[in-house]
Amino acid sequence: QMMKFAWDNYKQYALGKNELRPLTKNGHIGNMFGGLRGATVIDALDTLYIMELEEEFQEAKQWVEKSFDLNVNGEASLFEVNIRYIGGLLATYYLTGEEVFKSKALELGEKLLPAFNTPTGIPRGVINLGSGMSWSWGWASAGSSILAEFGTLHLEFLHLSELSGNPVFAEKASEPSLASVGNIRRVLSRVEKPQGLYPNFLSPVTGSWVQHHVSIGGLGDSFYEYLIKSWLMSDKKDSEAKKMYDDALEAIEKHLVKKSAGGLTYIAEWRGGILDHKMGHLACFSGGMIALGAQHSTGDRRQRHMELAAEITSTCHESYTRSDTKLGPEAFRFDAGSEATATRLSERYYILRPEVVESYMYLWRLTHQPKYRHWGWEVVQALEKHCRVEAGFSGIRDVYSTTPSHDNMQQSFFLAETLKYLYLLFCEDDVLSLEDWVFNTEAHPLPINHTDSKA
Ligand code: DMJ
Repeated sequence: QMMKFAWDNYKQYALGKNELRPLTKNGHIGNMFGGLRGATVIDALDTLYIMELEEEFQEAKQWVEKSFDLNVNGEASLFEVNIRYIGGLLATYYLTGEEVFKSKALELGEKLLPAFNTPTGIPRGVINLGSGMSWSWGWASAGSSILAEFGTLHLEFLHLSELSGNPVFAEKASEPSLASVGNIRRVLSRVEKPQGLYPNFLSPVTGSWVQHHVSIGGLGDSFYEYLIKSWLMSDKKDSEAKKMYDDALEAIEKHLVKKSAGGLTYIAEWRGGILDHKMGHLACFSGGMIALGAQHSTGDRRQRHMELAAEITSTCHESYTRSDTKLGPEAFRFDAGSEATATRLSERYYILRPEVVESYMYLWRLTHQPKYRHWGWEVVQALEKHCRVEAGFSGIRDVYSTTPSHDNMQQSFFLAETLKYLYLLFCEDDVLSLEDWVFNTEAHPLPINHTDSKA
């Protein structure tokens, strides 16, 4: 019902725009997708499909067939186009077998390749989908590329090569190519890592780190996620990815995992050796990731990682229960007497993000402890109470205030991720089984390569 409500309102007021503005009942285009439209359509497709919202799925499919235009000009985020559009199209193709989704994914994939034309092959963050010109984000230190952006292409690009028969996206050992995720992996595995950690900013010109800021939340997050999921998606053959994940997690455990005075486990950020005792909402995906990875460890390590995953997820739950709305802030801190609460006005908002329910879904599937479903239900109730408005769902500006101040934005990832993970939390485990699918970082399911030994 929540999905139907979110979709129906988007369709009524914003179809063809990127996102719905549910208070003003109009559409939002934004500047992340380079002239592409319909981000919510593409992000919603697979969720509508798995929820068996047949009619709504057909509406979305028709829009893709008739109105989804790839001949656009404008500044696009390579990362966002990849995770939302390519991920959404690939997942829908794999679920339905309908060619239109595959051909659009491949066509769009080709348009992203010029971003890799740099001295190291590390792509720049922004690309004009018409001209192919690319550049770095103005806010990124000294023209650098962002770890979570160029490190979050691997899953989709492997499928693009698989489906097109063109090795350029993935690269095969016999055909080394700079424009490939294989090359990104090579650069990253060779570069020296301070204390074994991966900083968030890398120069695409020199291949060296530009600034020593490390975070498992924003700017770093999905790079780690794609290492363990690359290994899983390859049917456990991509041992390089597994080793990089294991080594990175070991460094994170050693240098960033902390316990607060009140006994809450959290993952701090690191700035050139100095810890910032803050966790972003984005970092809350890590409970699910660590639990998923732990399934494939043995003995003490498995137990330690399952405990760590459960503790982090519990801390993220605390960030929700300690607010008046029972929704969590954008960032919470463990300093100056605060424990899992936002201390800055600018960090009190909640924009319908999925990471906390994402971890509940993984922890439920991997432990079947009922508390994860209870916690998920608390989120459903809070969303209904504080985020549902007349024409859709909206983010809120302050999770500590029950007087609503809505931000007038129904993010496309709310339909792609938050509602999908909540649904999966209450389904049988064989709906998109973790044995057969990995979720890209926008919750679009990609099949595990059970039979193919090429990956
Ligand atoms: C999503 O687009 C993806 O989950 C991404 O990895 C991080 N940010 C948003 C959701 O919060």
